[in-house]
Amino acid sequence: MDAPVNSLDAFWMPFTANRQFKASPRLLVAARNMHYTSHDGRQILDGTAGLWCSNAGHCREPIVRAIQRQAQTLDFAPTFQMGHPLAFEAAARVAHLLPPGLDHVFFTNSGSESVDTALKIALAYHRARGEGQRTRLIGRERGYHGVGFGGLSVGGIGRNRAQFGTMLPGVDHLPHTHDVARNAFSRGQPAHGAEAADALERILALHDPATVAAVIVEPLAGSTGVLVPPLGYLERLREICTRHGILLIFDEVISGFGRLGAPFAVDRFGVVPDMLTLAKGITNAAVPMGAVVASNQIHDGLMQGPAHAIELSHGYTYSGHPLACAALIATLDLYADEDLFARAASLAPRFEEAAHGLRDCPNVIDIRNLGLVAGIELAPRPGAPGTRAYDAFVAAYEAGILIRVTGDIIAISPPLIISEAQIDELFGTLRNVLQTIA
Ligand code: PXG
Repeated sequence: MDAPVNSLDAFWMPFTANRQFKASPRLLVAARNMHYTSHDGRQILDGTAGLWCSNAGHCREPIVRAIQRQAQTLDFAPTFQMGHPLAFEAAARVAHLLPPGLDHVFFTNSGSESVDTALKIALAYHRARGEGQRTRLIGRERGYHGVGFGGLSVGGIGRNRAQFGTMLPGVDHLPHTHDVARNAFSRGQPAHGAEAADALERILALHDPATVAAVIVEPLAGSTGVLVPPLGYLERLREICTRHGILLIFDEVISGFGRLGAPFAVDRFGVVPDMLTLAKGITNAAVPMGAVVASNQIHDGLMQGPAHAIELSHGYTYSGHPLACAALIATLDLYADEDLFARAASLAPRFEEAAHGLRDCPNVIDIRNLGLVAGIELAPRPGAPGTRAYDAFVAAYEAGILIRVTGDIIAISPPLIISEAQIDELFGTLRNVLQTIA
């Protein structure tokens, strides 16, 4: 019997309404630069850089060539007690993009693995310096840190957690910063809400600060629907963590690699954490890869004990995979050659104008933006939350643009190579779509 290659049954799709999708599938068969090609031969303008990851656009030649060359030269090499040159070069290139003092890079294969790795490094670091009682981890409501048990535990999206039991013990959450009543239609960082960081002091008082290992936040929360940090908020978190000897981790899986009009949120907001988690744009999504960047203090604190001892019992078969390293180096070269982080900054005002131009569309209750990311929040239909934005997503796809929705929030995050005309096309099409959605 022939293999049932035309069946959609076997692929259990991630974060998808499988039955609904398979009844009416949307398949992408090719991509180039700003566009996908759909299975029915249409060009779809990519308003989401895939899933916030193809920051230089799709199928870029230098990255494709680098991967092809590497696949022919060294397909795989272990990085446990062995090495290959590209992994060292790739790590040095990532560290070079970050402020001095953040000089050590641990490779993973995804954002989820990066988050779990960073949390484990935080625990191991405190233990190595004789503060093994620091075991608590603090995340934030509405945070998304991937789907491993660590990331899920510090994550704050109830719907993602509900199916999976009790998760890690000893975790607490900061309140989220979303405040439509005071900040609706803010451009850039909202004025109100820095005081939400003071909740950290209350949480610390409850648990004893000396038991807390790390605080992890997305500097700009993406997945939950684009929450831009209020002015002064991240600075306050940094100050409180420093005062109590607690590590601050920025999850820059989305905010990194130019999305905010700067290399990283670290640069955009001028706040430096002790660790960063990265993925997505690190290889322009051409090969799966993630990374944790750690401060010298953390790294050096773990380089203890006899020289023959493994300092951190952690790693993945594919940490520093040759194909991913080749893609990473070619991606960082391309970002630099085309000055894409600065390009994102220079396009940001036009993008902001276009996004806020949707303010008068039906059911729009908030629009917020920073760099090349925007969130457009719709009022939920009574008794049917999420359906209004989902209908907009399907109608947008049919109209030739790819957008992303979460709940009743539309997120726009195009590749940084988008042109001004394409910004107008993206938001112009979205305007037409929103006008047809009841
Ligand atoms: N941290 C952050 C901040 C993320 O946004 C992850 C960790 C996990 O990465 P991996 O590579 O394990 O998926 C993410 C992922 C969306 C969407 O539509 C966002 C993500 C993934 C898929 C969809 O907003 N972010």
